[in-house]
Amino acid sequence: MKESILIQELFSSGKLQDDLTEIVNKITHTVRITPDEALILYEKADLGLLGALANQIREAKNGHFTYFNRNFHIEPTNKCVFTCKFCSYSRLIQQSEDAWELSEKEMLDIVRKYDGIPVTEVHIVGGVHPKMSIHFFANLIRQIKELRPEIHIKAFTAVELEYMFRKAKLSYEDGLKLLKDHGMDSLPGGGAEIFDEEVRNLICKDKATAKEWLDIHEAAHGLGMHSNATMLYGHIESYAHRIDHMNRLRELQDRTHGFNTFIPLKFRNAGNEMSHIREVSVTEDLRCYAMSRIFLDNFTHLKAYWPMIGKSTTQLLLNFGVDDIDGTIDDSTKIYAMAGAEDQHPAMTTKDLVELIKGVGRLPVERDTLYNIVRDYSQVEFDEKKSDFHALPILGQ
Ligand code: V47
Ligand code: SF4
Repeated sequence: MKESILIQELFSSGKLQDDLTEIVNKITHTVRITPDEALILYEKADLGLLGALANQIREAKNGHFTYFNRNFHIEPTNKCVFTCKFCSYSRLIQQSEDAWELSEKEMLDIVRKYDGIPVTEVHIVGGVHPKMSIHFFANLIRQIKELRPEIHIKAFTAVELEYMFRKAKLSYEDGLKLLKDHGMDSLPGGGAEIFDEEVRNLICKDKATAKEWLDIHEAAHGLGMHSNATMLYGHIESYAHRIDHMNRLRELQDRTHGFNTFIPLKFRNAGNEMSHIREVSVTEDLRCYAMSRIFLDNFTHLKAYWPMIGKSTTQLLLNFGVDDIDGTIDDSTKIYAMAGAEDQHPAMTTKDLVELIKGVGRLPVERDTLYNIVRDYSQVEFDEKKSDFHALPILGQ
């Protein structure tokens, strides 16, 4: 890997602390660092060094490409049997205020709204509702595929899956196979939170354990399905807990190579039982993403989920290891933007995403869920009159 000027200067000036020199050397020579070394780096390296290392890895793996996809979300319900303390979204099953529960027809109507719109993925995730069984969801998925045979269905966190398999008395393999046979293509990364058992017990004690989360993803990979992985950071966990979390993912990825991308999720403190915890600074966000990029050497992609972390931080993160900024609900969501309700319905058009990426000198590329390139936007510009992109003129022609 080509060393950045900053790293070359650090080496030649002798300013790098002794215990960091060997670790930095390993990273720049693409030698895997151990969890202990990662912790030393995390605790001692400054933001500039972490950023330079992460950016080198990002560019070695993905060049200047920055990926996004066109997707839409279906959230079947926000009623949930679990009581995660950080969750601002769920409502107890009995509670009616602010709670929703979509019928099969309502969910299929959401899919129909996208008729003729070139979305490539539907992301289905929600609370864990005892009435919504594996058979209900299998049926739903089958009908979505009938309406949109080409769409990729990324559905259900391992937490939702563990609950529905347990209720149906199905093994992970059998449950996943049933959903796969009905058209489910991959798993999103939610529900991972922090794997450390002590922390997990304090923030989300009643849902799938770390082992269950990892076993379900391993079983999915075994059936040829890909998945994502997340980490909820910036609450009561320490750097050591983050490294431990990523180490468990790195070990699983070594065995299966089934993860598409890693998504650190910044803990937001509004409207939940952990509101007394202050959110971490943007500097800590940059350090966390950079460390993820450095440690997870067997993950090709690192995603910043912009509705959660914000657009400006997302732009900064494109220099701290991130090569993917998730999706857009695309132009169909203009209606929300026009109503001035972007906070409640976060949406960016393709044009917004392309501008966000080009704004920091990276190359926007639309991908599908499995990172096949759908369209390269690096050589196009937006034509306001036609409301569409057109190819940039090639100089000299
Ligand atoms: O598991 C819940 C997190 C996750 C809060 O796979 C919170 O492509 C911050 O996993 N502050 C669900 N985070 C979302 C998720 C996801 C999102 C986008 C893309 C993908 C993907 C996956 O949201 C939960 C939890 O970790 N979460 N509450 C909160 N207060
Ligand atoms: Fe919220 Fe998901 Fe926990 Fe339910 S399982 S409380 S929806 S984070």
